[in-house]
Amino acid sequence: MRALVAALVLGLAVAPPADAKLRAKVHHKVKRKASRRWRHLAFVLAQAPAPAPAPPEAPAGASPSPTPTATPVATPKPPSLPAPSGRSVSVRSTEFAFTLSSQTVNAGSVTIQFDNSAAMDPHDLEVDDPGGHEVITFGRQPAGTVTSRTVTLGPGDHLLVCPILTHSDLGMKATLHVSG
Ligand SMILES: [Cu+2]
Repeated sequence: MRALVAALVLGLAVAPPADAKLRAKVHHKVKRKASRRWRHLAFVLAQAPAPAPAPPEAPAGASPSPTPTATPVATPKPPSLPAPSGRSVSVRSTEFAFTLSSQTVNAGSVTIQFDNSAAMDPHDLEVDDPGGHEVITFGRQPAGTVTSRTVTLGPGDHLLVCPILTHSDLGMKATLHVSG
């Protein structure tokens, strides 16, 4: 390869110049044209607006940021209750709300679990039948306790309230449907 290049260079050097004058003229023209083109390009570049700043990127070497996902919200777990059977319901108390494990139970013998485990204060649970008569009152239960009672419920909507102070007005009330 090197030998071939050397031979070519040698051949060119040795070859007689074919109209050296014309070649020089052409060469000069091309040079001028090229230099004008460069000047034009420089002008265009100078006129061009500055490129917009690049958006901020993670520093080199940083791993690509993962797709943002919804942050799971930790929800306190209520204590276990027998599988919903229509024969039991859990009433969970917080300040200030009652949350039922089921909105409906069957008429008859029903186990009511009063779950005060997530509460900060003592609470009570009173169950009133559709006529407004008290079926049961658990009594003031300290925070952190879980109490179960089995009662007999007739059909109709039963009102559950915390009778302590204004707790029911603050939200500690719920309706339990009893289907007959
Ligand atoms: Cu209360």
